[in-house]
Amino acid sequence: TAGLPIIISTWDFGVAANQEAWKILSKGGRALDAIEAGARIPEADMKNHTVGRAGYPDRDGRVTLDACIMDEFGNCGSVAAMEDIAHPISVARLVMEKTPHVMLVGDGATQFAVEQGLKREKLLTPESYAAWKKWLKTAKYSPVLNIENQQHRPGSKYNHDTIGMLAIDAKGNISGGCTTSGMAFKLHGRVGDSPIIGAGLYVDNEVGGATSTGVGEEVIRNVGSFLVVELMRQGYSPEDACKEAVNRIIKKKPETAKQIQVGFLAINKKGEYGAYAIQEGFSFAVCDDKRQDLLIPGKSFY
Ligand code: SD4
Repeated sequence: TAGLPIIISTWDFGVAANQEAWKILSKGGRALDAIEAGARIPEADMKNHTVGRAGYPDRDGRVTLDACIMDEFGNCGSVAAMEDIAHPISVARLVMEKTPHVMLVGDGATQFAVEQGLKREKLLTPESYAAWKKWLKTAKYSPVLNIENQQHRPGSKYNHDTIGMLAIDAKGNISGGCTTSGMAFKLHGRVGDSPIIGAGLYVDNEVGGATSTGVGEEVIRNVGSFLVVELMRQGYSPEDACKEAVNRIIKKKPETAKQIQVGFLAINKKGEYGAYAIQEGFSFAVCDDKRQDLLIPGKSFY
């Protein structure tokens, strides 16, 4: 348990994102603003190949980004498979605030972002291009997504991916955001859980919020983040709710679950938080008035 305001984020790189968000939260700012500002940090990080600008491309060499955002009123916005715009979290917010819609995809999302004044630019970096060329030499598209699992081995330099963020501001209002380049070398057009409200992210200001990371297909199948929030509504602690959601994935597809990583992170209205993952190696970052750089290893089934 922590005091309010508070922000929590997936993976080690959540620490830097939280610190940026904290600049807003600590001054009494709105959770939604903190989420957007925080998520833009890994999106801009050139060393981060799983979120934003330097994200690994799909198997056709195209960088396609997914993100969503949700506020305390149940407003939400999302972009999926969007190319050529470096900050999908901001486009998701613009979809939420400037359109009657929730979700824009592909060219339509890019077109909308440009109309809103965002810069159209090529996102594929030399490092990402080189990684894609290397992958092409042996490219076998496997729906088991072993690449992803390797990214989660403890100590691996790829031990981080999608950033999911949940914040409660000083007024007690909850918002969340999620942004990713998705599975490295995915099929062109593939969309994961991250931009899908209820799967990669869900916020209910009466109850709490949840977000997910890992193999999105299994999260979508179980409407994971909505499930976590509904379990908290029924009285589960954040950690127990995340554990039950992971358990559903394992129960439904036990053989698949052995091969993949999925992690959930949740916070309830009181500011209590928790996380659970299928595999070892998951971590999350917490920031409140006591600690701005706390990193906690996630618990796992295996
Ligand atoms: C997805 N959940 O696209 C995202 C990416 C991720 O580990 O978190 N990968 O499925």
